[in-house]
Amino acid sequence: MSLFRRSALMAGLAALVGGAPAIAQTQITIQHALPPNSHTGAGPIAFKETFERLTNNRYRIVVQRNDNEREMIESVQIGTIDCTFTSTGPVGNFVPEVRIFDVPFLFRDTAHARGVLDSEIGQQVLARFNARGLQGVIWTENGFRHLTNSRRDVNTPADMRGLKVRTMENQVHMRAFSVLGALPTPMAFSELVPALQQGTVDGQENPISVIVANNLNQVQRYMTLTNHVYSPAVMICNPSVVRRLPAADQAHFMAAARDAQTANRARVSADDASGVAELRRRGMTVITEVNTAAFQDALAPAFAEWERTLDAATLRRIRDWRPAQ
Ligand code: EAX
Repeated sequence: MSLFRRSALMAGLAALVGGAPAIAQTQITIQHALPPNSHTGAGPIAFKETFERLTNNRYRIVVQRNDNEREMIESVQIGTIDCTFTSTGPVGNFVPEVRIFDVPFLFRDTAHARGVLDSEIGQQVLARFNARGLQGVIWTENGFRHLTNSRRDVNTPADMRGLKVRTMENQVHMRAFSVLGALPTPMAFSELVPALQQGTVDGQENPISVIVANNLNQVQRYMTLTNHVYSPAVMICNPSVVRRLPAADQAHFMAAARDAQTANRARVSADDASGVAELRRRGMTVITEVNTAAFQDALAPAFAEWERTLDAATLRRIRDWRPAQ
């Protein structure tokens, strides 16, 4: 609140000195990973634009970058920052129910993933955040993830044997990579580029938008469009942030969150459409024809485990989901 007091004080001084109106602005700080000009930056930037406009600048949204998503969630929980837009990478360690959306090959395509997240199924999982001292505001996305590495073309699961692959700090993903025969090495995104440069890991997996925005082509030569898992993202706030807003501003808050979702998804779609050509232009070898069934078959033991350890009924509801006619 010291920042709040300072801006109110400065506005007061400005009023005394220059006659400007003393507007007491409340500051809301939002952190996200990746550069501002990325699908991840697009969400908070759209949120700021809409919320400040709808509230006539009674609030000031401060957007900051932090490539350690676990740290951002912890900061939101403690209240040292107000909100974060994060991939679900580390979120399951805080809200275990979220892990269900991290299962490989669960979503057929983007429309399926967005549809489920916007449905009652997605709302029910957002409602679980509160028990963990967090507020799940809205689902955004990171996109379908693909494998890159510095060693060889990966055409089949057998080609992954022994590859050291950085994963997010995500139990479901780590299990998938070890069942596929790779050596999963979890770490924060902020550690990824040095780990690739130093050869601590051979490969990593991320959506096209992340690979393009972070120039991972500079440290990775080979890419395979594995589409092995959809990577959701989510806007999370400290519960007090929304609770202390007057009802009208809460409605503006949600309208801004929906604009953030729209901006983020539009950017992912655009990056997916242009990204392969761009990464080839930057010198990557990109394998686009992938025998998806071979990867799914290789994951059979992990699928059997998740049927037991995750909520099997919800997994079935997700798989059975169809768009409304
Ligand atoms: O949220 O950690 C990751 O690989 C994430 O996909 C990335 O930071 C974007």
